[in-house]
Amino acid sequence: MKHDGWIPTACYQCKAECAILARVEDGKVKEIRGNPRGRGKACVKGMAGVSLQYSPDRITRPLKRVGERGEGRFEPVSWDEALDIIAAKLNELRDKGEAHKLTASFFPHSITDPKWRFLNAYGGFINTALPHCDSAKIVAFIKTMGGVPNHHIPPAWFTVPPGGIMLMAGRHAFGGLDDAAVPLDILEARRRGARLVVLDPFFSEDAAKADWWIPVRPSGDTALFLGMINHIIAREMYDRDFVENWIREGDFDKLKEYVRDKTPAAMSVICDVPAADIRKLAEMCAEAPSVGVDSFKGIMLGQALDFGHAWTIFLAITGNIDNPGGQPLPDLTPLSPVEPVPAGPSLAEKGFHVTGPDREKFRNYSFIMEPTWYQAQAIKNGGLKVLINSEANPALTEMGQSEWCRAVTMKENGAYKLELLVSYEIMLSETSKYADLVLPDKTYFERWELLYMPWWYNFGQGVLLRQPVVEAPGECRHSNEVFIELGKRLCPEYFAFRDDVEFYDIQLAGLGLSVAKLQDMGGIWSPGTMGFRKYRDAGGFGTPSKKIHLYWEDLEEAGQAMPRPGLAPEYDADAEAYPFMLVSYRSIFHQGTGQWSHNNPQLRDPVSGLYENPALINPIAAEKLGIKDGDRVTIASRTGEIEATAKLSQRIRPDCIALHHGFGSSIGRVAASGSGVSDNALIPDAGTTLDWQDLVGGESHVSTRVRIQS
Ligand SMILES: Nc1nc2c(c(=O)[nH]1)N[C@H]1C(S)=C(S)[C@@H](COP(=O)(O)OP(=O)(O)OC[C@H]3O[C@@H](n4cnc5c(=O)[nH]c(N)nc54)[C@H](O)[C@@H]3O)O[C@H]1N2
Ligand SMILES: Nc1nc2c(c(=O)[nH]1)N[C@H]1C(S)=C(S)[C@@H](COP(=O)(O)OP(=O)(O)OC[C@H]3O[C@@H](n4cnc5c(=O)[nH]c(N)nc54)[C@H](O)[C@@H]3O)O[C@H]1N2
Ligand code: SF4
Ligand SMILES: [Mo]
Repeated sequence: MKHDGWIPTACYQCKAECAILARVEDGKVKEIRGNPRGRGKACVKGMAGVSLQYSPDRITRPLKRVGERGEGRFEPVSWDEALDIIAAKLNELRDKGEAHKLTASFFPHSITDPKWRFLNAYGGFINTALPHCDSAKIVAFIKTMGGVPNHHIPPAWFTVPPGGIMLMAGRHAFGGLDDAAVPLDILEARRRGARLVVLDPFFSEDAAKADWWIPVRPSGDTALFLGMINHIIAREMYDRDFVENWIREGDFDKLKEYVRDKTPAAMSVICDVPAADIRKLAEMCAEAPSVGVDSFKGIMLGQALDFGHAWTIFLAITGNIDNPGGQPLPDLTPLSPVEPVPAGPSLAEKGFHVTGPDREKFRNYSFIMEPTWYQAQAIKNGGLKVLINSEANPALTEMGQSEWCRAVTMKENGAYKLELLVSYEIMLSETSKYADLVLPDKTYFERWELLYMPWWYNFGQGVLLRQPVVEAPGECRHSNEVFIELGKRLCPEYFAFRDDVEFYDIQLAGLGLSVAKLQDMGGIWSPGTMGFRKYRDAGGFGTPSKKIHLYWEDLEEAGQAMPRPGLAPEYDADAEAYPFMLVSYRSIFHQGTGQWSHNNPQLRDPVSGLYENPALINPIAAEKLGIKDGDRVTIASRTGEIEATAKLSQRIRPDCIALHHGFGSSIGRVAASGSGVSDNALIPDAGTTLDWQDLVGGESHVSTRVRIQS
């Protein structure tokens, strides 16, 4: 343990994991700041981490369920008993040849995480929030550029040249942070003469700072991009040098032919953006020295991969790949493998999405991991028997959260179909209410972690050390320590190292480093440069042809060799009965649905934080329905209903209703006193609407039809 003073470590009040400094006095965290050796910023959540650390809602002992799942009644148990229960169940599963029916759901901070090793060695699967955010982007980038998965890599805004364009296509960078420095980097780029363009049905903080806000129809982004691609090609404004040298032969001609009828006028009808604006934006982008595109919510149910595809084509023909201000490609850091390296089970053969009766449905899918949204179905199908959940809250974050809660309580012959549900938490959550065992985790101020994420915003920053700055209370143990212990019990040949620190030391040896050395260096190792146009020196891209693949022949049969311009499939369903589209957006005050920020009194303060989740309704729509500001309204979808306070606002298109994503938690002192509704209560369970499901499992965050009942 370090002594008092400013100690470098990594924030985890949200998934950006910024480099921070924690001021420790008398063994207590007192203050947080951004670490100038990283990007140097900490956001409001990061600074409020002190309140999380000393929350009276922390759990400090392992708990075992008494009563039924969902009742939330527990009694304390010893760690020995808890680990014996888990190990016995996992042994039983493996003896039956069903190790693949274990899934651990967690946020994949880093490829150095020992949880992955345990799952590969034992034979279970990892399941993460990835399909929610940007699996479509990852798959699109792999298919087009052969690149390593670059999750959460927005363009490096700190490299945008004067005149460059920063295009947010369903990205709320000022609220949904990828690094606390992102908003400032964007504003500084603007000060240098770059321009910010925001495509969003909602007038976000980004839109408020933008040079141009384009209130696109929800899920119209693919059509808008195809319209721009058509115009850039028709006007011969594409990057001729990049197209001739770096795009696979024949692909550009196929693209030209395909987009011939995708004119701005034709695409305008779909995306509800005037054709003149599509042309203007296309010309601006073609003439600019750089264009960086960022998106999460351009990616959604039924056509996520189409958008990802149109996005990569747009970047390629405008020459914006791995250039300053354009789309960076990550550079891998040479860490050492920990020998022996376990192989892991085959997702295509044993994954829970293909072990049940829905196997045929997934034939054309390109999953990179199990989709969380399919958990409920997998439990019903018998493909998922043990679920270990940490740093995720599927009882609230899942599309159709009620379906998840139903599935985990479903019984057969008197026993739960999901045989064991474990929840690692720092506070009791909506998900842990259903767990058989709740295990008290250490917070990010109390544990070791080696963060290596080539997909980071600041990916020039190679590895970042999270180190304990204070003691953990009670019997808290970090989930990684527990996974290592389970590994030693169940698959010892892969867990011959002493503990987490030695595990990280082995990996750091590849860089000539160790945890201790990294500590001495201030916790950060960085190559010091990001490097641009690396494909030139590398002899091309990672695709089989070494060139960019605009045409995806493997998806010919699925009708997606080229991006389809349509709206999300649900757009046309029940349009009369449910005239509004639900749009959800994040807030800088909260991360996801979690107990961590929704129980933080600083972040939940009605004046300086965010207390409520009102439904934003455009005054034009409200007048037609006779709704006044402050009225209580019921919002209903085909699958759920919520009650919220109406807030009349021009910030949202008249055909949409906007809600914050993440509310709805009622467990914990602050959350229970606040009011909040969860957008996911309205969104249908993606696992049961497979026909609308995208090839990569991009989800319906933004394509649910709703109506308002006053
Ligand atoms: N403070 C905070 N930061 C976070 C998170 C958090 O919960 N809180 N979560 C982290 C995670 S896991 C992620 S994935 C990212 C998410 O980051 P974002 O996806 O950027 O965040 P959101 O605010 O959910 O949605 C972005 C915007 O998309 C708009 N939108 C909705 N539908 C459409 C559409 O069809 N087209 C277009 N063009 N726009 C649309 C919404 O109005 C919203 O303004 O943020 C990360 N950072
Ligand atoms: N409608 C709608 N649904 C969405 C989205 C949306 O935009 N709209 N966004 C989707 C996206 S992009 C994502 S990534 C998912 C995210 O969904 P999840 O991955 O489920 O993440 P969170 O909701 O942030 O929940 C994180 C949980 O981890 C707990 N936690 C915090 N710190 C620690 C810790 O140190 N240890 C342990 N063990 N637990 C900790 C928190 O208390 C919380 O319960 O949600 C998805 N769901
Ligand atoms: S964006 Fe804020 S909450 Fe998230 S890791 Fe960075 S400082 Fe922490
Ligand atoms: Mo996400």
